[in-house]
Amino acid sequence: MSRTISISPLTRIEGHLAIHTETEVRDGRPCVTSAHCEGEMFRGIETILTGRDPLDAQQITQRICGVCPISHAIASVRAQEAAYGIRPSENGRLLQNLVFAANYLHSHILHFYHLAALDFVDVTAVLSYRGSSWALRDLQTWVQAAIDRSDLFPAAPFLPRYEADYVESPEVNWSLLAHYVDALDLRRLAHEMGAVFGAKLPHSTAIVPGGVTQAPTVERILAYRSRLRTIADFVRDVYLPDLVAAARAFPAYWSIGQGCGDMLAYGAFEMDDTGTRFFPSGVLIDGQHEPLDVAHITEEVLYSRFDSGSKLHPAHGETRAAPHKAGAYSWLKAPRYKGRPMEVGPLARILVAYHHPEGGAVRDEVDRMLGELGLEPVHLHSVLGRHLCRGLEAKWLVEQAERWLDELAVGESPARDFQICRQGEGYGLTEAPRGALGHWLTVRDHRIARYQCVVPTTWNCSPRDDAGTPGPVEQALTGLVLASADHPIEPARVVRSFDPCIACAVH
Ligand code: NFE
Ligand code: MG
Repeated sequence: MSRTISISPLTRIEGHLAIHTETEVRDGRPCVTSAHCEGEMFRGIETILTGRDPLDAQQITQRICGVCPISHAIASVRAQEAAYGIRPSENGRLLQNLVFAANYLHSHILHFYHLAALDFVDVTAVLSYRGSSWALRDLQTWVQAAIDRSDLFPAAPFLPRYEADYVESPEVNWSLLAHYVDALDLRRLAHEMGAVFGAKLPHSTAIVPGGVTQAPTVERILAYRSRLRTIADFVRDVYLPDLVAAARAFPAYWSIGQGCGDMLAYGAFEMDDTGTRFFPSGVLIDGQHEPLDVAHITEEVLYSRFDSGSKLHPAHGETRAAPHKAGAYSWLKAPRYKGRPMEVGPLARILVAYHHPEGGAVRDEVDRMLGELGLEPVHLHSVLGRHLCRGLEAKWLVEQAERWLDELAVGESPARDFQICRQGEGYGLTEAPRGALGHWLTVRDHRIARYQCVVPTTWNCSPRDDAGTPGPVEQALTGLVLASADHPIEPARVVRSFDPCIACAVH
């Protein structure tokens, strides 16, 4: 007998996502035979931008999201720089990287502790805690009150929850819950660090085409570095060990949650003026590495709530909402590369770097980590693989940010002069924490004539394309076996491993 199991809305993500799975009972357990991801709202930022001053773009597109705003600022200023014919100054490049790195660290820590951890950690274990941590004692009071007065005082985000196979060890649960509370402070610190050169966070006022408006003074470098060192200690001593502890408790999740298998990365964090990036660009199709060719990017809309043209390249993209379109089930378009769905995000970035001809250092570090865990590269295509890749990126970024600080030239300009063109076109590609992000801009008479964003979660949570091929998350859910139809924790774990942001995806 088949049954639809829906999670609507899926909580502990950003934005409004519904997951619908068709299941059949096999060997006594529900098994997912097909899945649909539904983005449930329309934003219209691309439409809002039309007719405005191009310099508004990096401000307005940051409002797409409070979690990854710096990615939108970077994509936007790259698109403008291409249209205006400039490149960032040397300081400008480094300062943009530093603000961006702060936003990445904030986002990865947020995702592991505050969005995903409660899929694995047993929050009720705090009730048996008898130690002296004020954070755990506070949490204990909160959880107990939620249980005693569940009608009056639901303790979101802790309870109610799906009852499932959470971590059994009380000590591991206590430790992860204490770090859940600590991570709130770390996120504040990451935002402070980004604001040193970004002027304010989450939405930076300082990022402009050609650099930033905040000069690199000795005081600011010290302010950034002192926070970076605290975050680096947390990543090394807390975040990575917690990832490993959670992974050891759930070994099956190294084999659960494989997506479409093909990977796309635009690359991010310019290392010089030639386009070399700290995270390299590239594509993996059927396991083969290819250089990125943006001509192959299109967006399809047969199953999306738009009546604009399908299979358009974003330079010619259109956004015309059609809320009542027959057959459509999502406000996300379906981005495709060579007509294929592509997974984007930390796993895609690391696999693209791993298979890159110059990826030796990444291969060595990933192989060493997998070896310590007794795993093979194929295990990265999984729920835990995505979490591990986020942790590795955080480690590499705290190390690299130290070097970018060292390269800043005090007393030299943090940006480059530019003039808004009368007519022009450009696109900006980067990697948001959740994956490949592109902005495409057309300027006519000094105004924005067209603005199109193709966003990471639009790739990952895309609906079916015109050929009926499901998106990467839809594919990752298919075949999943559930322990209980009433407590579908397994689909939640798979979807959250992609760290979806539907606010971004529908923009
Ligand atoms: Ni709203 Fe975002 C990131 C972007 S995901 S979080 O990272 O762009 O679609
Ligand atoms: Mg778009």
